[in-house]
Amino acid sequence: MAKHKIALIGGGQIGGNLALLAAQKELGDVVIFDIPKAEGMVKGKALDLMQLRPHDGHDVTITGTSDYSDISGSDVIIITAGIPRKPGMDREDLLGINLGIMKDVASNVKQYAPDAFVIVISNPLDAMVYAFHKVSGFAKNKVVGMAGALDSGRFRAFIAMETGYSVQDVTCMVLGGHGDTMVPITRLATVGGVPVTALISPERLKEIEDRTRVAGGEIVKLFGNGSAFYAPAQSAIEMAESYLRDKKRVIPCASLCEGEFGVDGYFIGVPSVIGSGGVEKVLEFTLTDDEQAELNNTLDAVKKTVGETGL
Ligand code: A3D
Repeated sequence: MAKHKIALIGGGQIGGNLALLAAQKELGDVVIFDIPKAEGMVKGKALDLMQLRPHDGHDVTITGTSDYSDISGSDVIIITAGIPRKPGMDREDLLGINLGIMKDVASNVKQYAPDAFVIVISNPLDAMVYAFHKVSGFAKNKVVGMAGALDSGRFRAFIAMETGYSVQDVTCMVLGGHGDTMVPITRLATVGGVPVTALISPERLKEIEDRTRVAGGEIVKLFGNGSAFYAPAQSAIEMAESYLRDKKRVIPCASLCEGEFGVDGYFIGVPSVIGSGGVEKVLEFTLTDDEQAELNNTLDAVKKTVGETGL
């Protein structure tokens, strides 16, 4: 079978870790694209990763480039191009700069990799994935935003830390936009099938939900410059792997809703089936009145940011 090809648009903190994880999982050959100013940096990262291969024996090729034609024929594109947050900034503060970058990226991806499955990570996520979709004209199943996977992973991590039980057995989902209005569905969170509500007091659960909502900001404050990159990279790689290996994993992702959960025409975090058809399906279920009210609230926040793109 021919090797898959994965192109990373943006080779910074997340991009470098995406390259490492994609190579270690042997998902395919990896091309790291960045702007000419950063060409040496991505070529250097690629060469370093080529020299890591002998240690765990993954037979894939990693290259760095600032020439868009090198992404031709990519099966998966993962976009982190843009600037990350600094302390005191919220994700929306990035809109002006990152929107211009996303428009440029979308037209080049359309030209050079029109058949790729595209995972957007750049912030503000819900607006950036919307912008990519609008500018590229890609089919809705071929464009998705990575956020819910990370936000749910953070919720899982905090529940595992609280209970001391294996993170492997914690399942939960966070829906909605990738901002402070995101909606952890605590009612459905379990540890090995046991509802978390039977294991953790309501007061502590509320604190864990609140920490999940601002988990990205907690890391931004600690770094002082830049935002999280290990867990965001791993979350996107899970999505890419599910597509390339047709695993049909059910992952909360920013998918284009057309009526699901009462959302129409916006990308928002919903449980999505990812297989060889891309986003094959959104799995809808009945929310409680409170959960639906929270989802409506997060939708308002997404609509506001998307409105600011003027697209
Ligand atoms: P960083 O390390 O700065 O990497 C961004 C890279 O994009 C840099 O190497 C830039 O040179 C490059 N770049 C800038 N303009 C262009 C362009 N026009 N074309 C191609 N590449 C370009 O940032 P990072 O990797 O830490 O974060 C990347 C993005 O992901 C930021 O917008 C973050 O806010 C966002 N992010 C999202 C999440 C989500 O969960 C959605 C989590 C963490 C970070």
